[in-house]
Amino acid sequence: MSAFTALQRLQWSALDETQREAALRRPAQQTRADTAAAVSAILQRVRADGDDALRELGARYDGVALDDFAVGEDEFEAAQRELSPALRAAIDQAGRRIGAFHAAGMSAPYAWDSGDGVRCERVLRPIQRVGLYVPAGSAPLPSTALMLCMPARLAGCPEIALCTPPRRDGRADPAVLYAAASCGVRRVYKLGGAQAIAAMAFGTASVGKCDKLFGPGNAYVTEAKRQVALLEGGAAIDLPAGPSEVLVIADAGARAEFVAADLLSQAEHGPDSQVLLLSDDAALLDAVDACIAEQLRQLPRAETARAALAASRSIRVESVAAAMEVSNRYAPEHLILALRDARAWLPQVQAAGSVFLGDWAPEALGDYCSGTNHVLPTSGAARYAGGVNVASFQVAITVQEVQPRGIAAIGPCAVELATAEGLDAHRLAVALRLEQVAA
Ligand code: HSO
Ligand code: ZN
Repeated sequence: MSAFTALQRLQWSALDETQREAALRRPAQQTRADTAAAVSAILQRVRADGDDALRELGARYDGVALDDFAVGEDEFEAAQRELSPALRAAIDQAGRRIGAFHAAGMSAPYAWDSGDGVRCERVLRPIQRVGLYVPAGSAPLPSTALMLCMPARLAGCPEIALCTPPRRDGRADPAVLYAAASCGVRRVYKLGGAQAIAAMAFGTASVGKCDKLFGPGNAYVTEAKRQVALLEGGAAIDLPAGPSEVLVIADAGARAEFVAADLLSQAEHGPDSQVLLLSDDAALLDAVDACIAEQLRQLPRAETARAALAASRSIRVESVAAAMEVSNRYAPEHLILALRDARAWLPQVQAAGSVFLGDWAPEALGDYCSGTNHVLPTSGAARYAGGVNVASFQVAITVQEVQPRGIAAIGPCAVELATAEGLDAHRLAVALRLEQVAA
């Protein structure tokens, strides 16, 4: 691939509506029809043949045929021994902060007397059986294990299964295992791709059926999640996950080398990652281009980053306010506000998965260890959904308790509405009780 010179530069005010839409378009996804057909075949195989299908698909796609997918105690212990003390400490430390932040944001049950003798409540229960997917495609991601295991544990889910692809030697990534175990998750299966999703959605002899599936993955994993979620009685899923993305709004005072590094840390995730840079200062855009070229020379994943940068853009805007409008329209997974008064702009943010304020909050901190979750809405889903959190692992159940004086007070309201809807059994269920109370 040719050397990087500059991001494609656009001037927002010069674009018409069609051009603006094109400027904010996500890179085209893999041909959906083939992916969907291949995934549907895999789901059917696993559903019909269970573990046998998993073995065969594992041999084909992960290059390793395993008799037993479950990670045993000895493998957990080996993982613990193999990791450097420094990495273990970093995983522990990140886990503590992620746990503390997520615990602080848990919703509490509540009760409210909506009338005299009418108590309404909402209680929370953990989803009983959850399935977590931790990818290892381009790199094993122990941080993702923390981001999924920690809130699942805080929610109190009694059965937590985690699937992660095996390495060629048949073992799971030790850092992923250590991260899972540090959260108390020990039911780990060495399964990857669409077959892992199928195993958790349908259950096999060795993998228990799950109620809800979580976690990022490649196009096959994402498509498998989408398909199982559509099946009657199928598992629910967390988010429609797509390729990772970041939008940076930088002003003239931003540090070009920081901005470049932030853009590259997103770009190195995959060739289909997208990065957008918005600024009202042309000199800053030039400086960032130069820094990207410079930093790319030292990056081991430069090829991947270059591919992502080819589909990325820098956009010159008239003002920070205009940049905020563009950002809300794009609804980025990550939004970095490299602005002098970043905090003051936060109220303008309407749609973003996670926001990073100022020069000292790189996305990489949120990816690993500040405490926020990195499983976030992509592909514009931030318009209507937030990232994974403890509530994603819970169901809220409402409760009502009514005294005779309660139904006496609010029953006539129900009778009136039931009559209007022509639902006479409904009317009767209330009217009968009203008669008894009055007697
Ligand atoms: N930026 C990725 C998460 C990640 N980064 C994991 C490093 N490791 C998607 O939000
Ligand atoms: Zn990242």
